[in-house]
Amino acid sequence: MIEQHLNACKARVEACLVAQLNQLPRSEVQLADAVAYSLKVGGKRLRPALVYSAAASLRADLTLFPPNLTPLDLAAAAIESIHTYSLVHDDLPAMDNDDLRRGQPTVHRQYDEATAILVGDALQAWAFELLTQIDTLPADKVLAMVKELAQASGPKGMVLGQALDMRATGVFESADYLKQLHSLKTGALIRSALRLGAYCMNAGPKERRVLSAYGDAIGLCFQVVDDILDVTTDSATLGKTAGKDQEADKLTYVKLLGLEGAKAEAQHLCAQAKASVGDLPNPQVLVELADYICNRAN
Ligand code: GRG
Repeated sequence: MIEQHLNACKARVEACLVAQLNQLPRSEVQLADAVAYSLKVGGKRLRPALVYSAAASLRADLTLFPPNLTPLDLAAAAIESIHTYSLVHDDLPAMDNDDLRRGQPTVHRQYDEATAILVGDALQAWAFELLTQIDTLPADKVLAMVKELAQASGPKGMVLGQALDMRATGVFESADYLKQLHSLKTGALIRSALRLGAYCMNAGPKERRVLSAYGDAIGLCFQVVDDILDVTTDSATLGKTAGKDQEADKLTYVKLLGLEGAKAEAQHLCAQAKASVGDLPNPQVLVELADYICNRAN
């Protein structure tokens, strides 16, 4: 059931991404090719699924596959574009220095470092252009969505989280520091995906608050599971280099709580997320998605 839903979300956002990528200018330089490579090599498309699932929890009918791109499609593509930019930049030699992403060579390995920097820059700006293409919602709603994504991804959100993460190497910081770091680095975008879905559905502040609370819990749960998978799963299954956190002496939930403690924390956060959405009109999809995130293998 949830697999079917995730596949449908994936198909929808990928159709939108391909249509939009086809509009990028081709030239003698490889920028458009490299941007397409970064987006097409794969990925679970979890953040797009959260956009669609938030809408489904507010009674959007996702079984209809509209001929034109909807606000949900453009919001889903925008958040995937920001997420992919963060991965491309995170893999650079100055950051995590990784060779493998989504089971394929990282962008700077496939092309070169300067191209990978430009791909990240391009994806970041492009995400906001995608949002501005929404023409079936009032302009103030689109503006709120632009602000939402900018705050979640920029110096108040994901980028601040990344900066905190780079400081958390080689030192044993506190649980509070780790929570703050991951709420920003990973959680802010996950929460934002749900809120973008809510904006597309014209949801009110109460529904946005419920979806934000779910996003906070599930975002942290996602990261705890990421830390667990880093020590329990091989690189082929993960599609990225396993064991890197340990090797870099990174502060992780496994280091802080031990493997069993981290597993218990993931279950606790999953239960918290599921409990938070009970009052939404159709919470089942978010309940199943929480279980999927908590029990994922890659
Ligand atoms: C470089 C500005 C900047 C930010 C980077 C999110 C992030 C901040 C770095 C990613 C590094 C990382 C491994 C974070 C752990 C959690 C995470 C975001 C994993 C990747 O997300 P998935 O598993 O990836 O959803 P796919 O490939 O499936 O889309």
